[in-house]
Amino acid sequence: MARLPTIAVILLLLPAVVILLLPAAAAAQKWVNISYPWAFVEHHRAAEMIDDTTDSFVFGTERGILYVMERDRATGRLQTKRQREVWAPVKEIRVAEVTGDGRNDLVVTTRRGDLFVIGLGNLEDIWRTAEGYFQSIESFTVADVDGDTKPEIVLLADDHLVIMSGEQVSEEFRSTEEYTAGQVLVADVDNDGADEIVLNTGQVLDARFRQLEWTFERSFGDHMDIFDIDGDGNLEVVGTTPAGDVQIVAVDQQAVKWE
Ligand SMILES: [Ca+2]
Ligand SMILES: [Ca+2]
Ligand SMILES: [Ca+2]
Ligand SMILES: [Ca+2]
Repeated sequence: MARLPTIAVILLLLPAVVILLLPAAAAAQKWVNISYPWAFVEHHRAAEMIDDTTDSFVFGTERGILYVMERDRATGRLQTKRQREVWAPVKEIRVAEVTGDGRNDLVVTTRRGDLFVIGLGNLEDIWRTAEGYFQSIESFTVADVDGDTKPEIVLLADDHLVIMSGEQVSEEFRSTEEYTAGQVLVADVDNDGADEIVLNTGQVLDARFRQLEWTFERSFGDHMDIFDIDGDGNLEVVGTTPAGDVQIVAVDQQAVKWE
């Protein structure tokens, strides 16, 4: 018989207990124990280290919030330094110099097709595309594709290759061809002194004139990297085959080097 009043008391007290726990939960969000944020950042498209010398990184959430986290070297704990809303789920983040002032900026895309260039210091907009400018942005990279020493943002957006000025909202190029690639990189992959735009679906375009230079017989991989894997001075495109095997493509030889 004594049990019922006990349950009643617990039920009555429950809201008070929840209220008491709320501040603790909020505080816990500010202090996240991750000893090695680099591992976390490495595997998230919506996370990037801010630079190599300080223990800080930025990440975006499905709820549309950007967080700049910094690691206290004494305690090893991560603390939220700054945060802001981007009002849609964050898709991809890149820390790169895009505005031409020599200082790193934050480039952010959302699942709603928004493109933001944000100041790292205050997390305020430097510029952003108007709502609905793009329906979707699959991925992007940052590179000087026209050789004027100023960076551009190279996007796979609305199934086209689009090049935006890094300095302001200004579209410099949109392909007439449709591309369904999920990843774009810019590098001199055939070692002729001029950069190429490489799509993971296998297309290699001249970066400056955007003509198709070569199409690989299949995909470079769902995820690809470009680096000189064998140290011969030429870059290779490194990815995975649909079967999951590592595949190394030498674009200068237009051949698979290793798979
Ligand atoms: Ca900048
Ligand atoms: Ca440029
Ligand atoms: Ca080249
Ligand atoms: Ca090589």
